[in-house]
Amino acid sequence: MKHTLMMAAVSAVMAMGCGTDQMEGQESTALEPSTTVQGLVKEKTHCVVQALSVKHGEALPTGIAAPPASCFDTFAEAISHATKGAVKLNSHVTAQDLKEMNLGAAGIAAVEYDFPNLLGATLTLNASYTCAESDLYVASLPTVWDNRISSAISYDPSCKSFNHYTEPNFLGGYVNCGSACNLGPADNLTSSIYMRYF
Ligand SMILES: [Ca+2]
Repeated sequence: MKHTLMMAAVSAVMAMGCGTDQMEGQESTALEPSTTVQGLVKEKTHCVVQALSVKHGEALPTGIAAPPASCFDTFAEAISHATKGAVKLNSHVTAQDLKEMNLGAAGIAAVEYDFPNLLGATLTLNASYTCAESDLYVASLPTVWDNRISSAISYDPSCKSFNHYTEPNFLGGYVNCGSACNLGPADNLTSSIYMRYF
């Protein structure tokens, strides 16, 4: 929540065309979905987290602590980190471009976005397996990404389910995001994610 407020404040300052930070901390609900994150240099806004895996049919573990997130200034840096340098993106790449790049094969299961329509800050889900091999999960999102996801896209077509739960450890309500979605009723509520082969 703190992060979102900061972005609102910076956006407001940029819109005013002044460089002061007197808007810092002022609450705003006027964020447009298209609000750019470019120019936000105070906080690294593109994060990568490792999704864990569980064999098909095995029970999900409980009580898993939130994994650490590695965060970067740009999406390209995050993707480079997530793919161990195998995928280099230019700064104009879009979610659709990524869809055509077979990112799943490069170890990227999905990308979560702060805003609807695959816009804004990102959380990339790294995975060592595909859903065809093992189900994937993040049992508890890193604090900076808890209750923040507004849209998401899967890059692993072998995941038939892409469930976003409103509580950690796959509790509460959930939305199956399919191949891509806006979270809609679960907007800014996701606390755990489960990508399943079935
Ligand atoms: Ca959001």
